[in-house]
Amino acid sequence: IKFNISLIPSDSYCIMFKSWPCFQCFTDLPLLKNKVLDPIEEAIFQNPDVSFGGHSKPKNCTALQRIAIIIPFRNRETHLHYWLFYMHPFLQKQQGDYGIYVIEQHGESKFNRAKLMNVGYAEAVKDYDYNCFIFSDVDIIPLDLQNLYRCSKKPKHMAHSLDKFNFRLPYKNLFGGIVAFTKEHYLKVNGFSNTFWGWGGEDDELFQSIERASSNISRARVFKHKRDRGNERNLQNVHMIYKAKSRMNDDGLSSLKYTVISFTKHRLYKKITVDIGSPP
Ligand code: UDH
Repeated sequence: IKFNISLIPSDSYCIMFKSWPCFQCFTDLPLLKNKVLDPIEEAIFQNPDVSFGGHSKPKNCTALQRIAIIIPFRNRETHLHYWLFYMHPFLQKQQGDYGIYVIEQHGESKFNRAKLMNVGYAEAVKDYDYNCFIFSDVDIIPLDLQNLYRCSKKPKHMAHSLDKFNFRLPYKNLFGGIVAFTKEHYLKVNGFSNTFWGWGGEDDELFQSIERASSNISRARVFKHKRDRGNERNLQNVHMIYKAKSRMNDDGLSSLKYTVISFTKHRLYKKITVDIGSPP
């Protein structure tokens, strides 16, 4: 797939600082060691400029990229609270014009992360004129403020240097965790596949035609967790990756079907709970 570079907006209106320091406080703050501490109240208190429902934009400049941050979600409240606590200040320091969308899978059937991301795209475009979509797991936070939450000339892998893999890429084709697509890119690839149920593969199948931020900037921390019930590894997903090209046009945004169960505006995010069905 070839992406058209001229379609990429730049952020020339908002001044981007060239030499941000590593966002040290991220490495100093307590993470999930102290489970008594719930950071959501603190996050609300510290982010008065975020509108109800989780949208924020810089006051003194116009950001040319309008960013929807989409989080696939089920039963990870604690991680979400930590994520909000870290990420709202991070995104505001980067002068982002952004909205946070938590897309929750309703029911008990196998988790389908990629389909939830497609739902996030489909719902976010109804809300605001977003032109950049960043899909983020709820348990990953970047460790360096220079890792810009912006779209780029190609779909961008933003967190390939994870602490849990010793800051190394575990395998070449990895494309997951945090990825950024312009609207044009996402439409061009027809979104993610809807047919990856259970853990593994769904994002890796788009690894061709991507770019990666330099590995020191894209260092990220993953909150520790056990494999979730309903998201067990699905070995069939590995075989599906090889058929990605033949499926791409028919399986994705163009074939997306879901039912919205509820929309809830929270103080720092918008949650959309959806029924996305179950595997055949
Ligand atoms: N998730 C939930 N609830 C679940 C399962 C998954 O909210 O029950 C979401 C959540 O945002 C999570 C994401 O899906 O962060 C990914 O699931 P995971 O945390 O189990 O994945 P893992 O940390 O792998 O094991 C992350 C990426 C590394 C390899 C990517 C290969 N494509």
